[in-house]
Amino acid sequence: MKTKKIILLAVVSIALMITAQAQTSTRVAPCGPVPNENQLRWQDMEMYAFIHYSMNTYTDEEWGFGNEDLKLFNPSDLDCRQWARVCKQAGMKGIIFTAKHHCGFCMWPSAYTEYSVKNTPWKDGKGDVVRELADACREEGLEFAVYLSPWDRNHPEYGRPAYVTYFRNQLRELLTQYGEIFEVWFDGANGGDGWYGGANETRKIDRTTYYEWPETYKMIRQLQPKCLIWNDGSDRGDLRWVGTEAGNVGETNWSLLNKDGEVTWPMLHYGLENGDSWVPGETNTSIRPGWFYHDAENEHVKSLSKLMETYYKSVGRNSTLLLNFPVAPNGRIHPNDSLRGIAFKKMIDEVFRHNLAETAAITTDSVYDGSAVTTTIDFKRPTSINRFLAEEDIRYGQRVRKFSLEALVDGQWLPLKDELVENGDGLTTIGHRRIICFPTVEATKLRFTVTDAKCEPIIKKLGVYLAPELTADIPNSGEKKSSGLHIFFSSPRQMMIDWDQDQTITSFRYLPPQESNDGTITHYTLWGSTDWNHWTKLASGEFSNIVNNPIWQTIKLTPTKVRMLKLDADRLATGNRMGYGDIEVITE
Ligand code: FUL
Repeated sequence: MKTKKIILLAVVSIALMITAQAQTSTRVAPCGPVPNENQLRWQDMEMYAFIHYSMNTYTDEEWGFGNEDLKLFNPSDLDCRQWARVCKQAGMKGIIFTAKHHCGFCMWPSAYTEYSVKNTPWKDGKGDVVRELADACREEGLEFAVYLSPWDRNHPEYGRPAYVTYFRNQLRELLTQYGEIFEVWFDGANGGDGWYGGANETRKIDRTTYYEWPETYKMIRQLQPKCLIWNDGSDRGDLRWVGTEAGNVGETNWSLLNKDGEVTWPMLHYGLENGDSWVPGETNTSIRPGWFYHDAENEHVKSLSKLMETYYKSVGRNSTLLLNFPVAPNGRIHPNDSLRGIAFKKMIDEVFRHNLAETAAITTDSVYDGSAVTTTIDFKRPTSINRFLAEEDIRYGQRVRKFSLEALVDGQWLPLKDELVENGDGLTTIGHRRIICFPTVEATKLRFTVTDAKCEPIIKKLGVYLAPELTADIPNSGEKKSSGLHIFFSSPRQMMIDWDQDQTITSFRYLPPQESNDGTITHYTLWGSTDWNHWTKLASGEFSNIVNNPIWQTIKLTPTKVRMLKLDADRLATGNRMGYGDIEVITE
């Protein structure tokens, strides 16, 4: 019978650690694909920031069309040092900046386009936001990276070969003029309608071939050998998207994918157990609902408990967390976001300050004949605990498939489950770090058993903690919500809203269905009436990025007196019947 053993590298017992390290250096062979040096360094960063700042900041949009007026860009108080300081204090190890978003506006004075900071009133066209931020990051000891949108709604040649050359020229500027770049981010939104130099049309591309990624990758490797490539397109980069912008990866999360072939949603979200390449997941989400700054979202900055949940569901699930801080029109991160970000870091430090395993006695079946191997952590007296942490030494591959946790409470072994998963106990993969949250128990011992692994498990660290109750959560409030809404559907694609009296409305807000994209409205027309007969068109347009980021969408209106509203779903993401998670109408 094959024997399995657990190798416990660096728990608490020095003797154990030395033995295990000696063992690993002489005997441990990798198990399946393993990370390269760049991926290992990146994984240890754990948290880094996104900064979304562009023309959209001045038009109050999420996606610009590509024809926004250059005069709009004139921040009064742009301060990249403030961004870097905030991010650092929020525990971020680096910043990825939107050097160019889908609107095509360049935040650096690119030699290849006129649509950049060089033709704006800001600093009389002499400014360079990429430079200021790269310098600020270095001063704060943060790493720096760039987001360069492949989709460019401004460029006349988008969709044709000439644009690909333009894109590479821009990338070369960014990779050669701003020092070391730790990651390049190539967003997956590709093609659609846009200004395109005045053509004002829809352009479709074949994302599997159009950008000729292999050539571009070669250039990146040559210019910046330490840079990681993020791409959710068909050409596998070094890192993968986790299939959602909500801030969570699957509780089972393999850092593997196949080098070739189609990548499906479950592969993004859970990885691929037997994939042939190491492609770990990066969890990206924003600290507020949108990626760009909107005044209307100042009271919707994520709560501390939501951010902690995001941490557990990303860093605590073998992923990294890429947390977005938008910059406000004045050129600074809004205090609501910075305060929350800093509180977030303080809370992480607080939760993980005392590793209760350090003062406990730890024993492991070092050689185990069978399919499981158990480590017992003996606290010697009843001890309140609610968090468990385990780390594999991923240099040797990701090995653990399944484990169990039991607490000895009043002389009885109680099974523990991850309270952040809905189905099953959630105790599956570990990888770089796995954190399990469970309700507080008074345990004398904790038993951690690996019940299924690809090869003998190599556990680098174990931790047991008592997270404090979150009592200081400040609720988001402030918006005046309408009451007494009567909502009904006059057809599968039309929703009616009726009040009993006239209202002066200033915004209409739509939350898409939260369970799936079925029925999500992507394009809408909103009508208002005071008499059921005469309808005035109040607004029409697109809910940008609603499929990937199913958050509240706000349609701002010039204050209008209405008694009833009609919302047409001009296009749905999928399905034939419009749906909604919630509706809000803001009145004067
Ligand atoms: C998405 C983009 O379309 C959003 O605007 C944002 O930049 C986000 C990070 O990626 O796919």
